[in-house]
Amino acid sequence: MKAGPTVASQSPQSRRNSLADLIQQVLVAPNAGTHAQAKACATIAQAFAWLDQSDERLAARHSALREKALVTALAQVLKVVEQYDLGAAITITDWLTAEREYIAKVKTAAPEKIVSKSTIIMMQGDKPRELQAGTNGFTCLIGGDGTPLCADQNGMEWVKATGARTEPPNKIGFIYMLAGDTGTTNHHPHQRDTRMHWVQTGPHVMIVGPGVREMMGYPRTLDVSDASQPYVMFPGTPYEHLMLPTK
Ligand SMILES: [Cu+2]
Repeated sequence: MKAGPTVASQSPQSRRNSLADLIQQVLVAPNAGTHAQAKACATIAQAFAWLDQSDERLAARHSALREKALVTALAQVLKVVEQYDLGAAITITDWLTAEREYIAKVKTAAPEKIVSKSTIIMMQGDKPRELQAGTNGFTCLIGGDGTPLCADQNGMEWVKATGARTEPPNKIGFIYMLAGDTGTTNHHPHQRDTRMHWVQTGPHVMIVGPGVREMMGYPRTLDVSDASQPYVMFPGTPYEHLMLPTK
């Protein structure tokens, strides 16, 4: 395992936060609940407490000494993580980096004022893990195809139905995709592999739900002639929705 250059380059405060995060992550790791994991959690918590303690004890001393103590504590934690093979293939550095990068990418999906108050979720296996608790009713995530999005409550139900290949509920939802998407087959969301009727759209917002069918005056062709203007995606399927480019 690499000894985390990302972690080492962080400030002591953010490293401490990282460790707190790590304990959280170990608790929800795919093999959570095993004896080894419980033991590792205890050891990590111990190292964490020790880190806090030495931090305080050494606070008045030379900063290099303090730095050394922090690095030693971190090394202990890394050793424990490695020893118990926590999260299987995922290393602590990968965890921390992946999460930071995930949030940075999610932030490109919607205006800052929306994302900052949104729930942010990240899929871990098939379970969503909440990285940020929200208050504005929006949920932000990166979809399976790598597209970051922020959806309101109905929009989220639509996203879930599309993922689960079930009928979307009869509700109108709204979704931001201001970073654009990675492209899709316009005849059906679940036949991406065919690469037929391919369309890639830049920054846009979407209105979703069966009711969108009643919105008239938008192109409904399988082959989209201009994806920089409004069009209907997946026309004629339960997943049809209105694409509204914003740039
Ligand atoms: Cu979209």
